[in-house]
Amino acid sequence: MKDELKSQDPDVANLIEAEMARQNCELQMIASENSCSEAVLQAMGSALNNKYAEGYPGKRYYFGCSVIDDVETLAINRLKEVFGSDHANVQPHSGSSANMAAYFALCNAGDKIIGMSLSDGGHLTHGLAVNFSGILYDFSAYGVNPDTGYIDYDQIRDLALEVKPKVIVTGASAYPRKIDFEAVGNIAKEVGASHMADMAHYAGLIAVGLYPSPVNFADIVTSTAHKTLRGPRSGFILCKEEYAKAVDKAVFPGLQGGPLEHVIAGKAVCFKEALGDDFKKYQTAVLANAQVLAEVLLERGYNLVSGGTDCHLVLVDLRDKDVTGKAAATALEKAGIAVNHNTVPGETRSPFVTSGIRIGTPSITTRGMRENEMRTISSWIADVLDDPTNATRTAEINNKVSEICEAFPLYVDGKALQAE
Ligand code: DSN
Repeated sequence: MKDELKSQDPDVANLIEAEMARQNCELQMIASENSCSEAVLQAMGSALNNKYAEGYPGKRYYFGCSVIDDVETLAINRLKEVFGSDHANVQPHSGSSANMAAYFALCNAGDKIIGMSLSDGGHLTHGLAVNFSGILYDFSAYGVNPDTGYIDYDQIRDLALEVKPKVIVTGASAYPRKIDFEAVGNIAKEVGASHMADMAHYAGLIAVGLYPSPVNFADIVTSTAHKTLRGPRSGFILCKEEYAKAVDKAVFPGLQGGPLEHVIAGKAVCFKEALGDDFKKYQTAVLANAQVLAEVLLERGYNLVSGGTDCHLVLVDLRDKDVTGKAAATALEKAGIAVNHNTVPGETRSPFVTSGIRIGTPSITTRGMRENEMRTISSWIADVLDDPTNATRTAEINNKVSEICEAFPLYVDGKALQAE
């Protein structure tokens, strides 16, 4: 297959190889990224791509779906087992479309919703004015306590009592602490709202019980499969039985046409991996690495939002340093360490510049790096941040990054590797 691509379209083949080389030779520390297994990649690159299957298993609008039905049913059953959910929909193409379907299932355009503000760690689909969520719905935002960096549950309750929303959204893309889904579920009950939890960032940790699960405390749970869960780039939805019909209808025919069954097969593989014994060891190592990263950065005088982490990511607040988030991320990229610049609570700079960086451990943990390596890498990160315009030092660190990447390969002979 690979040879076929090389001979048919060397331009594309070369670009794929170049990206594999980039991922191999750099430290991928963007908190929302991971490196899925060869098995997941193979499932996605299969002939299942060729099949139209609008509808759901046993109820399709196209014929020839007997095998596809088995693929999708397998993914659904495994997913329900991973998270202990009543109902699962594996068709959303992404986290964003999963969230859109959840809103469709729970309320109508123009209804009031509350969610976490993007600058405090939320997500653009949780009500940003320029996103469909902020355009279609009447969102109000809650945030974190500016002194502690922790979510302020009293503020959520006060806002909910004032706004009387149809839906309360939990979940975040840059919140390093545990989210109390039960507390928000209780607030939702108190004000007669539904509770939608977007667990995308934390899904892998939740799958093995290392982070609180929203499943029993939210009416609908949305997620992606490719972050800590380490599967194919895509989304899915879990819900209580009473929302099953509304969720399925919202995904198809509400939002999407034919499901991507090759990606659904990749999800099935990912869910099997998540049910395996090694997955808990992997997630435990992700957390241990994040703890080391936080410790070293604190020792080196960097401020972390909330003072640390309970998950796979840290959010570095650079406001007391002479560097913006963008300049810091640019310097780290030159050193071979990919992170993203990120807003911090109380942000005053534009989202293109920002005052923070977000750093995550899922991908480097996948390639087998553990606490010793993490300690070393964390000190390189601090070295770069201490003097981001020092090109000589950045180049020296880049050389060391190349060496460690060579010792812990992601891809060998074009094949994805994966440590437990
Ligand atoms: N863009 C993702 C992230 O980086 O967190 C969320 O969808």
